[in-house]
This record gives sequence, structure tokens and C-alpha cells, in this order.
Amino acid sequence: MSLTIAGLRALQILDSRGVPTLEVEVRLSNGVSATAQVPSGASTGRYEAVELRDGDPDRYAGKGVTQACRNVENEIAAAVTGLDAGDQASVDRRMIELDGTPSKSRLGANAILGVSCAVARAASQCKGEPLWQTLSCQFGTKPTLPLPMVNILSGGLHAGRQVEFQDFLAVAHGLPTYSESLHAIVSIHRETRKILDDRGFLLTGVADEGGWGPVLPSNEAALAILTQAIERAGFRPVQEVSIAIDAASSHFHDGGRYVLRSEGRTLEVDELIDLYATWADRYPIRSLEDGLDQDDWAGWVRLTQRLGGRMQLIGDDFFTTNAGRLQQGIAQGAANAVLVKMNQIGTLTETFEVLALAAQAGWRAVVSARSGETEDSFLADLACASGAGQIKVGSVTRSSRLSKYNRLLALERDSQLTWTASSPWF
Ligand code: 2PG
Ligand code: MG
Repeated sequence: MSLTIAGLRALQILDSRGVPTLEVEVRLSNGVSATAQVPSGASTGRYEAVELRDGDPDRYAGKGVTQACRNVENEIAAAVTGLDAGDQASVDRRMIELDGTPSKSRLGANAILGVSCAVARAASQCKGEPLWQTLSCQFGTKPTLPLPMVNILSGGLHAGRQVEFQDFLAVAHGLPTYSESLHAIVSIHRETRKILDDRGFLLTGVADEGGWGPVLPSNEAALAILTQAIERAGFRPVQEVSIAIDAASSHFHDGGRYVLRSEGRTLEVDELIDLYATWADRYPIRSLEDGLDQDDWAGWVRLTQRLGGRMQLIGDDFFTTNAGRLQQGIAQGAANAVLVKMNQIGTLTETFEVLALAAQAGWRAVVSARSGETEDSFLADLACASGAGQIKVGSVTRSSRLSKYNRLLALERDSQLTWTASSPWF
């Protein structure tokens, strides 16, 4: 079946933080049309593909995406009209060539990703199959229902830097189904709130990804509270529920050292590695993301030698969903898992390349949302299609997050996808 692209439209919409992003609509010659909305990060890595922003200080503090929208409707539309929406790789390749820069800075990775995702969705609609199935067929993957890694407490750039570590997450890997896992997480989220209230920790409101953003006395306090919440909710730490940390450490790395301002101390690389090891002894931590800075390759190798046998060590800002950087990490033994964010690289084809590379190396992968999200549930289908087995979407509040979790509930009911909570480390 030939699904010819007939035209594109783009609309400047707002994301979950009230920051502009794009919604792209693809129209096919058979009359079918489909849209996709583009996510956007705050704690971005240095090597991410470039989001094109207008830079006009009088409009949305310079964050407008009207030029990116024009690029979709003019240059990109001219280049992809007439292509087959059922051939994702060709559409993506055409856009990569058209942009011509390594970081997609000319047309904007946000513009290109919006088209890439809308094309995939249009193809799935034409075929009358769920999006995950279309993606899985296109990229030859073995789909599964993913295990959620869920934000409960936030710090760092997502919560006014009350503490430095960005995310303290719960992973309910010892439950029999996706819906039971989600139920456990919601109970833990609620217990966490009670503990914060009982101890009188000031809640600064809900953080960017829907989790709690309290004023805590230290980073370690978050781990103690989360462990207690897991127990109070009636779950066994390690056997049923473990903790994951996203340190996002590049954002408190300064002059080669790690500045824990909230605790009034600054750590050398190896002192921070020691701290992680101590925490792993005290708390049920089985996953650590961006434990070290995005440029500290030697430190990452030492971190992996020290803790890689005990937990998942994920590179997010470190790899930026970039096949070249991931290849280097695999070759050097720096990290043992990769966070996969489509907008860090800008097309679905390149996203699946990174997933395939990780799988070939026997590395784990976690399909992830951004802190700036929309009501689009695309990521839920992407996570299923990827077969990666893990998804990270934020907390269990706010519809920008729930659109993904709820879509997975529907897929659990309606699809034949299997649930693969593949502990020891998910
Ligand atoms: C991260 C993400 C999502 P951001 O660091 O993993 O939690 O944050 O989208 O701000 O980069
Ligand atoms: Mg991260």
C-alpha cells in the first residue's frame, strides 16, 4: 500500500510548562491525517540535537517556535511531499540530508521530530493498526509492555534546586502486571506525601514532572523518605520495589567537582562515586542515571567498574541518544545502559538505531519522556515497540504524564504484549 505524503501543517502549542512547542500534522493523499506533539527538556545535555527557538525576547521569553513551524510548512513539506509515509527510514533520511548539519540546527530537531512522529502515526492509521505495531514492523523489533520508572521526589533544575539530585524514582519490578506495578507506585507516591506532611517538610508545590518538590535537609533525606514510603505502602524494598536516581550531575558539576550547595560541600569525582556506593549499601538503589558529568569519560569508567555489577548505570546527558557516543561508551565500558529520548537526536530512525545498538551490546535501554511534555501519548507506543522493557515518563500526576501511563493501561488490556519486568535490575 502506498501512503503518499500530500502536505504538512505545524502549529505552535504549549507544553506542560507553558513553553511553546510544535504540533505537526501530516496529510496523506488518501485523505488520512495525523498529528504529533514534540517534547522538550530543561536539563539538556551539551550534545543534544538543537531545538530551534525564535529568540524574540518579547514573545514567550525567546522560546517561540514559529520559525520551526515555518520550516515544517515550507522546506520540509516541499522535500517530503510525494514520499511514502510507510517508509519511515526514507522520510527521516530525506529530512536529515535536507537539514545538512550534524545537530539539526538549521531546520531544528523539534521541527524534524514532529514530522517524523506524525508520519509514523499517519502510517499506523492507514494500516488500521496500533502505533506500536507499525513502529515495531518498520524497525524489526520484538515489542513488550514496559516497566515504569516513576518520579516521586524531585530536586535539581526541575524543583528549584532545593536539593541537587534531580530525580528520586520508584520502580515496582516485583509485581505481576503493569497495572499492579502502577498501583504500587501510586500508593508509594501517596505515602511519600504523608511522610513529608508528618515531618513538616515544606512542599514547594509539584515539580516539573508532577512529583513532590519539598525543601529537604539533604539529598540523602530523599532516599530515606522514599525507602520508608515503599515500606509503609506495604511493599518489600529490593524484592518488589527498588529506587532509581537520576542525578543529572552535569548540572551541579563545576570546575571538575560536584557542588552540593544545599549540603554546603563540594565533592571530587571519586568522593561522589564513594557516596553512591555508600547509598547503595543503605538504600535499595538499583539504577543510577547521569551519576557523573557528560564529559567525564574516565570517571564513568571508574564508576562502572565500581558499581556496574550492582546496578543499572544509565547515560542520559552522557550519551544524548547519539549512536556515536553510545558506541564509545560500549567500547570503553563507561555505563551499562542508555536513556533514549527521541528529541535528543531528532528522528525515529536514529532513535531505533540507538536502541538496536544497545540491544546488540547486551545493554539495557530506558525510553524516556522530557520534563516538558504534552498530552501526546506517542512515547507509550514507542516504549512498547522498542522492546526496551523500561519507560520513564515522570510522576503519576498531571495529564502530560498520565496520557502515557493510561495509554499503557489500554494496551495492557487490548494488546497481546507481554510484561517483562526483568529484574535483577529491571
Ligand atoms: C532527564 C529528563 C527527564 P529533562 O533528565 O532524564 O526526567 O529531564 O527533560 O529536563 O532533560
Ligand atoms: Mg536524566
